[in-house]
Amino acid sequence: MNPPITVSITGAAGQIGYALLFRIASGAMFGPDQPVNLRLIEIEPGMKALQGVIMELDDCAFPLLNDIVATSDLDEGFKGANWALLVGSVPRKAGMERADLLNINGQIFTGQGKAIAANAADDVRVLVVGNPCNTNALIAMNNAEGVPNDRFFAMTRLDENRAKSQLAAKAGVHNRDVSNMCIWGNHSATQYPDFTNAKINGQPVSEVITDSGWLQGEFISTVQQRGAAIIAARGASSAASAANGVVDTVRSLTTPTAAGDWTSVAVCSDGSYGIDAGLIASMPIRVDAEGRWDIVPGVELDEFSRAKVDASVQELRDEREAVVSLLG
Ligand code: NAX
Repeated sequence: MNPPITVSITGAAGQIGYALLFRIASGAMFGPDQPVNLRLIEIEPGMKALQGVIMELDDCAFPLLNDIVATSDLDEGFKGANWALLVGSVPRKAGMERADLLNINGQIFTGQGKAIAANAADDVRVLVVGNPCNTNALIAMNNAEGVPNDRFFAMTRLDENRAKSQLAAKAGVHNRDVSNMCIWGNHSATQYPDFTNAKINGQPVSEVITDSGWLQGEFISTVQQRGAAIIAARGASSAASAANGVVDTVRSLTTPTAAGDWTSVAVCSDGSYGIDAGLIASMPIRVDAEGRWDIVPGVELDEFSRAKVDASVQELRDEREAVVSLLG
């Protein structure tokens, strides 16, 4: 057995937390030989529900679950964290402008970035799920002095999985037959699920699905609006699939990517693909055998794709502008 790794999770008593903690504790995220310590972070009003979740974790008697800490104190919560999964955030309420939402959450992610820098392990990696996740990650990154920018990620894997599943259903294949699916830009309704570079059984998608009107129209809007469709059907936002996206993201960042393939995650741009350096934007990412990630170079963006990517990047610029005072 390996020594335990420490995973800090904010919003641990929320919907996604409820679907996520059990999968981490069961070994789905780090494998069957990797014990985990969970440091569960909630705001005071969430602490009672969190105790209930911990009772259920106890009742699972997970062999890999080494230790659990529940706290509202950020220093205690991020102590020794190898992974910080920032799930908790304040949801948009009626009458709230997007700028208000950015600012309220901005305060949260400022404090969390500082606490991660002060308390986490040297190898900490941070995945932001709480929305607006790209800009929340940008704020955390800019407030985590001493933690390299390449340790910060925001989640677009749920969108990638949704896109793969839609393409597979249309083509009548299994979703494991779909590869090279990249979500570009912001995790929002402007995100661009890039079907032009995706493949089905190694063939360009456009050769398998010849209905270009569907690809350029319904496919994109279905992926962009899937979160709203789930709310309409379930009466609550995606939780199990979002938790699965978190598990998939961390696994993809900790295991080598299949040759020639890539995965979607928002990272700090180095200026590739005309995306302003320093923005947290979703791009095609691959991981090598040593566990290092880089942005896959040389992915062709045709005119249609370029316009879609540019629109989403413009939204990220606007979000950054709205929180510029929080960027240190
Ligand atoms: P819930 O409202 O069920 O849970 C959020 C939890 O966070 C609550 O228990 C709350 O007490 C806690 N919380 C709030 N502020 C906190 C703080 N400062 N520190 C610690 N905990 C805090 O939301 P849930 O459905 O779990 O969703 C969580 C976040 O994920 C939301 O922002 C949501 O928009 C976002 N999502 C992101 C997705 C993505 O792909 N990036 C997809 C799913 C989801 O919509």
